[in-house]
Amino acid sequence: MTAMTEDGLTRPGITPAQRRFFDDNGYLVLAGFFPPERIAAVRSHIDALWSRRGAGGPFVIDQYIGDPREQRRYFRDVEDAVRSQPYKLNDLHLDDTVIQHLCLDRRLVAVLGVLLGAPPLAINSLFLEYGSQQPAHFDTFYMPSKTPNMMAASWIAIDPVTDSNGPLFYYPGSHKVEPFRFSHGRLEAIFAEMPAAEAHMRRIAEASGLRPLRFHAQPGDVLIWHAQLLHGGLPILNKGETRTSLVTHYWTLHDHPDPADRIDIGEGQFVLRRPHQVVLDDAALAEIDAFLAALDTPPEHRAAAPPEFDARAYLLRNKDVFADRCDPYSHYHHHGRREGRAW
Ligand SMILES: O=C(O)CCC(=O)C(=O)O
Ligand SMILES: [Fe+2]
Repeated sequence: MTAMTEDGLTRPGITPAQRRFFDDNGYLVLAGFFPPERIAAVRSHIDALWSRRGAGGPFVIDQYIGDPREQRRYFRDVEDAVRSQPYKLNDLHLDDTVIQHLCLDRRLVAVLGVLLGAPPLAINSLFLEYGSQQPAHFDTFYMPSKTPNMMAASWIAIDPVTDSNGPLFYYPGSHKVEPFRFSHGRLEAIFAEMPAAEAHMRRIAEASGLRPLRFHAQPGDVLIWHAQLLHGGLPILNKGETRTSLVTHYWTLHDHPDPADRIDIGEGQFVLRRPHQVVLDDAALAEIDAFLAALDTPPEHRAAAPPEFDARAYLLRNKDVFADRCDPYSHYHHHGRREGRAW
C-alpha cells in the first residue's frame, strides 16, 4: 500500500477524495488509524512514565492548567496529586521513543507528507489527560512555519471522547479565511493584541457562517488539521472523566533543510532539534539574573534598544533566547525587533 518515491515521500493509502477533503475543509479524520493494542501500550507507557518520573529526566509539565496553581515544573518534581487535575506533559517526543514512534508513525508521516507536500518534522507535542480546555485559536499564533501553511497538527485519541469529556472543536473551512495579522504584519501573536485577534475570530465564525464540529473519537482515531484551522478544546463537563490525547505539531523539511536542525529517528521520521521548555522556578529565575549580571553587551546594542527595553522580561518571554544563552540586547538588535518579539 505504501511505496517510496523519488522525492523521498512515501505514498500512503489516502485517496484523492481525502486529499480534496483536507484542502476544502482544513482537517481530515483517520478513524481507527492505530489499533487498540498500540493505544493500550501507550497508555501503560504513560503510567510507567508517571511512576518512574522521580528517577529524573528532562520533561516539563504544565500543572493545574486553568487554576491558580498553574505552573510550569519539571515532571520529575511533581507530586502524585498533579495527575488528577488538568495538565500538559510537554515534548515527550524529544526524548521518549514510544511517543516519538507514535507521533512519527511511518504511516502517519506518509499521510502528513502528502498533505503538506514535504516530509514532516515534529516540532512539539502535548500529552493531555484532561484535554486542553483551550479557547478557539489558530496554532499559527504560537508557532507559524517559515513558509506559510507548511505546518499541520495531529491529534491522537487515547480515550473515547464524547460531549461530556471535553471534545476538540473546530471550524471546517476556517483555514480559507484571510488570517489575522498582528501589528508586525505576521501571524504569531503579540500578547497585547489578542483582544483584536479574538474579535477577528468571532467575526470569522459569525460572518462566514462557519459552524463548529466536535471530534467524537474512539481510541486510535486521528484528526489532522491545517495550520490555519480555527479550533480549541471544550471543558470537561463530568469532572470525574479524563480525555487523554496526544497532540503533535509539525513543520516540514522544506523549511528546515539543514540536517543539524533535526534528529533523524528512523525511516524519514524527523524531530526538530530544540531544547525542552524552560522551567521558571526560583532557581531558574536566579539563573537568568546571574546571566544578566554577567553580560558583556556591546554598547551599541544596548544603545540601540528602546529606552524602556526590559532585558529580563525579554528573556522570560522569549524562552528560546535564554535557552540559547543569547545576549538579550544583541538578540533584540539583530532579530527580535524585526520579528516583533515581546519584552
Ligand atoms: O486537544 C485540545 O484540546 C486542543 C489542543 C490544541 O489546540 C493544540 O495543541 O494545538
Ligand atoms: Fe491548537
